[in-house]
Amino acid sequence: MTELIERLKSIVGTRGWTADPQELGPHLVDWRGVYEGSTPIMVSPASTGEVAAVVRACHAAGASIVPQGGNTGMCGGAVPDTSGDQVVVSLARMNRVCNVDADNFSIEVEAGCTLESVQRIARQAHRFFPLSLSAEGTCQIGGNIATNAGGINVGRYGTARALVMGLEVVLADGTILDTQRALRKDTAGYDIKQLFIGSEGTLGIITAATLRLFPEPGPMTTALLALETAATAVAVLANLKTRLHDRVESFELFSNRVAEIVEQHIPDVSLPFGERHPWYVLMDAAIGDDQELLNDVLMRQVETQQVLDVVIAKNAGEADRLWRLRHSVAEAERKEGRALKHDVSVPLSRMGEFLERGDALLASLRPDLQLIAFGHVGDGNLHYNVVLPRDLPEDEWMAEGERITVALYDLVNELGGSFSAEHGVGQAKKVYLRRYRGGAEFELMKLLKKGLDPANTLNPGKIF
Ligand code: FAD
Ligand code: 2HG
Ligand code: ZN
Repeated sequence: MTELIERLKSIVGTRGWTADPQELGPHLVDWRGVYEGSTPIMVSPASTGEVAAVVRACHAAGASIVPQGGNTGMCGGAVPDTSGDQVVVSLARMNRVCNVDADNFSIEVEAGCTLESVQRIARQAHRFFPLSLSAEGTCQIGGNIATNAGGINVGRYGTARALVMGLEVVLADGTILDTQRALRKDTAGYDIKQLFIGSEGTLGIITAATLRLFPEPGPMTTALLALETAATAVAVLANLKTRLHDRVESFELFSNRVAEIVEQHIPDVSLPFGERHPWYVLMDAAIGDDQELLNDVLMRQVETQQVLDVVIAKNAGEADRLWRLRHSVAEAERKEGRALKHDVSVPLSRMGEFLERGDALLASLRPDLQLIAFGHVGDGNLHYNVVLPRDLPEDEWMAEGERITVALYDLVNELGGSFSAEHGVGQAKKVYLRRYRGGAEFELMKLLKKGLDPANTLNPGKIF
């Protein structure tokens, strides 16, 4: 190991590594504070050549590598294990924008660019990069692609996968794979880049990406709707999509309990309604100056009592305040304390059934559970998080957590859904991958891992 460490230091130079415990601290524990590991060294290469040299050195020494982006992942995928032998490779210094091709509606960036910076550079070229999520100031585009991130604009633009045109990836033996083609159509053989999207650093290190851009959607109208039941949200969305000619950009559901937690833990956020309601939807519509149309559709829904109340933001400041509430949910929930995270999806047509049966299931499992439900209901994806009584002893907490999670995932599976809609598998959900994606699908995943990383040095212990 000592020899490898000296070799790594010489590859990345003095500014490209740290072994200082204080500097390493935040890189060794995940955002939720659930997984903590250790490492002899974290290297931060400044170029693809340096990443390849680092990987070659580790490969030759048989040492494992943990790629790390912004370390905002929810499943412990970006932190090393406790062996003290895994080398952390941070992409943070690879944050250059290589090319913005406004005519081709594409942008080429290094993997360590934050998501927010990619959005900003696109805006400066009068283009729009639609991937958006609450951690966008910190997470990196490489991490977004490695987790196939979703966020708040998926219904209209798709997940990270739909936005990738090309990738540059360093493979397990240090080979540089270049699929950086800015093409919308390309049927030349297998689409190899797809393998690395959502592979959570287990098949290669993404060093650069070519991404799709869109025309700017124009002025946005933000509205907060109050609803009696969560299931109503699906019907309201279908109506809005039809009446607004598919110009609904985002459609986020959260319960009154979620709003209470945010109001309790985050300063200066509150609901704008005079009275409380069971559920809320925060939405953006790209309707330009046609605001009357939205008013009309929403008022009709209030008249028919599908929607209980509506607040439409009068200006950008009001819209920002409403979105601050939604974007603070994960942070507020973290402050509230430990929760069972269930990032699930079902077909939209079965969302109502899921909500009804999910609630009944939780009540039958334990009457003292607290549900924290919110998320991207328009994509069929909810964060159906559950809080157990705080005074449970640790072993009971773990056993009950497992019982509740499995019962819930069984329901999701029965409805044709997924136990991991947008956060990936990492360390947290490995057992469920085997359970719900067993058989040919799981065997093929293992075959791909074996083929691309036969020595199992790329992020071992994650996904499998
Ligand atoms: P990291 O956490 O650093 O890494 C995640 C995984 O990708 C790890 O397995 C790591 O090894 C691998 N990886 C990272 N970079 C690379 C690379 N360059 N090459 C190969 N592998 C790599 N996710 C959503 O999908 N939708 C949301 O709405 C959403 N909201 C969030 C809100 C908050 C407040 C937080 C904290 C997280 C949220 N997430 C969300 C989860 C997380 O932000 C995303 O998964 C994000 O895409 C992770 O990016 P990152 O750079 O932080 O990756
Ligand atoms: C979000 O949508 C994120 O805010 C986080 O995906 C979800 O904290 C969560 O459970
Ligand atoms: Zn989410």
